[in-house]
Amino acid sequence: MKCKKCGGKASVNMRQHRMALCKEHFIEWIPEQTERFIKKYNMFTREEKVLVAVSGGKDSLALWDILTRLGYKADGLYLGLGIDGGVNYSDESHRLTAEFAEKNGLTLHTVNIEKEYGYSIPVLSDISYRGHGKPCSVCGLAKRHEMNRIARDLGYDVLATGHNLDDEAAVLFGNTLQWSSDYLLRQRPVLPEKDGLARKVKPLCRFYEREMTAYSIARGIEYIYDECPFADGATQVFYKETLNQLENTRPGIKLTFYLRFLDARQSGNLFIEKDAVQAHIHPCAKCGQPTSAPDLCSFCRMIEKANTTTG
Ligand code: Q46
Ligand code: ZN
Ligand code: ZN
Repeated sequence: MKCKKCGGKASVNMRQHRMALCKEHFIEWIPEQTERFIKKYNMFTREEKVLVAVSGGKDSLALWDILTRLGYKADGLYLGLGIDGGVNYSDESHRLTAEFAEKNGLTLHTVNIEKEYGYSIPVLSDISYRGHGKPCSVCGLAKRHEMNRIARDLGYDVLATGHNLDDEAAVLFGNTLQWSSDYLLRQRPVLPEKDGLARKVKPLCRFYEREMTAYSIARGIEYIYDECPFADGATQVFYKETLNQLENTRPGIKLTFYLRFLDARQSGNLFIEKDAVQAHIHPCAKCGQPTSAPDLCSFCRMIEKANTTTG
């Protein structure tokens, strides 16, 4: 297979674009495309301050690398979740993230949930009513809360996450199967700032996961190969596998599924009426973040409950 740009030996074949590229052209093509998506979806400008949520995985480190190469002002935020799982997942992912930042002369903010609130994610999950033995729901809530808090406190305009097409297509697939209109309406590459919450963007949402792996390897980015030990068996993994089976027989189906959804959403053809009654949003009495709950936001309520349980 030959590189479409130079005719040399191709190293990445993108069947969905009927295009193969050599390593050099591939690592140029990825930032060019990212720039195109940033502009197309009005994600942010070069004047704005971007906070990239970095986990030590390939996608978030690749995103940080790409934005830096493109000349954006992008700092990193690493959230220490206190997840061990036998591989010291959190320690290792923090080490790789910090190394990446140092090597590239970038600013990294690190927030350790246990130091900040007294509980690691697995402990919080055990003592709270959420999660049913799986910490992902507690973890997601804590991550969203902390990302918003740090972005607000440190004055960032926008929060960027490394979600790729496989992530987005799997979420879309799940929400479609359940016909979760609320979630479908909220799924987009850019969530505008609202009620004091920072704008959220996903600049990698049109890249396949395998492309992000290829990019990270080609750029020599050292990332954590192990998944979080709790990711195993998650429904999202099952949806990803199902979509991969479809993709094998119909190359490009994943991308088409996601892009057609965005088109339909854009042109108002989703057949979902927005709920006329918007929930009443007000600031949480403790942390000040917007919430529709009566007094405290879900995160602060969870911490209070943990404090009373552990006495
Ligand atoms: S980090 Fe947290 Fe994920 Fe691990 S506990 Fe679940 S949500 S799987 S992206
Ligand atoms: Zn080439
Ligand atoms: Zn709160």
